[in-house]
Amino acid sequence: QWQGIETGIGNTQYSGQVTLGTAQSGSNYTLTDNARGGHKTYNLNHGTSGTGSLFSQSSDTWGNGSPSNAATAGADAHFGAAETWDYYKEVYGRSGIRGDGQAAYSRVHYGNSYVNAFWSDSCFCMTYGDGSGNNKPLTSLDVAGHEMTHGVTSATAGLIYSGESGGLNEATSDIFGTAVEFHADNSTDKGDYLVGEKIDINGDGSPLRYMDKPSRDGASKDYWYSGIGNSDVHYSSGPANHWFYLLSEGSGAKVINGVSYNSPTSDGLPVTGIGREKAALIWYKALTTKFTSTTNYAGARSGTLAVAGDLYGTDSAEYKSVADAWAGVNVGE
Ligand code: ASN
Ligand code: ZN
Repeated sequence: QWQGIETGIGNTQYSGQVTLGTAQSGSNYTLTDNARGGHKTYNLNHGTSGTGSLFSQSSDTWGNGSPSNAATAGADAHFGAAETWDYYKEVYGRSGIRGDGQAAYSRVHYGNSYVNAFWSDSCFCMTYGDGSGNNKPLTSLDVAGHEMTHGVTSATAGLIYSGESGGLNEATSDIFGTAVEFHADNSTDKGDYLVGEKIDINGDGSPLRYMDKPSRDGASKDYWYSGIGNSDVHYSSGPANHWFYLLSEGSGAKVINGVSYNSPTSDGLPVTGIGREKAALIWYKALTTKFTSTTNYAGARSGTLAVAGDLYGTDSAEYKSVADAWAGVNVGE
């Protein structure tokens, strides 16, 4: 039921003070974003099934920046859903995860000390744990973009979540999670090529993953090799994440928004970056028009080259950089 579009204020844990799409219901406000398909955010209050309760309160100011306030995670999740919606809508003209104008919904405070977040196609919903003692709630912007992108992948290429296609599925989520974070242009959570740097999942301040040199996490692969499909999908994603970094920013050392990167290539040859927007557009078009459920690394190479040829021509600098970046992660002809 349509309840109008209100603009609330969120005091988030990770993104500072933000505006939130809310709706009025009687004398209360709810986390219902009618400007973005009616996306709702629910409080599971430590449950693990159903929707718990829709965030509802008499004030339209949500959370206080601290995880001890239950609405803080609600504000972060609601903001992450809005920024993910806006990214796909503004950059690709895609309305919602399935492109049908329909919102998903978010659930926060899942279970107890749950150190993960996940997308589910069956509920068409997004769920966040609170983290445990030595890490934090999972509700950061790049995690929101990562997880909801699993829904986009599922609705498009349908990359099977194992083997090389599984690594490409995971990389797609890291690529667009990163792109969402940059596109949000939030002064508290600036864009970076790190995944999950805000949630301190390792308890030592390090991010979950690095795109410039994926092996910095101690497990991800920098370069493709025969048999990489036997690795966990969060590690076989490495070469595609690395390809995206190389194509966006080029090889070698660079500082972006105060973060230092140093991206090597497997062949020792340089790659010239074409910028993040073009790199993401090439991946998006490949995902939505070239990839299938069984696309592997060789198929990702040919699909992205085909897209770059269509967009920029096969004699273009962009086409050459796409090829060079694949060569740089050991994916050849
Ligand atoms: N957070 C994890 C991910 O999106 C959940 C999972 O294991 N699929 O990769
Ligand atoms: Zn994932």
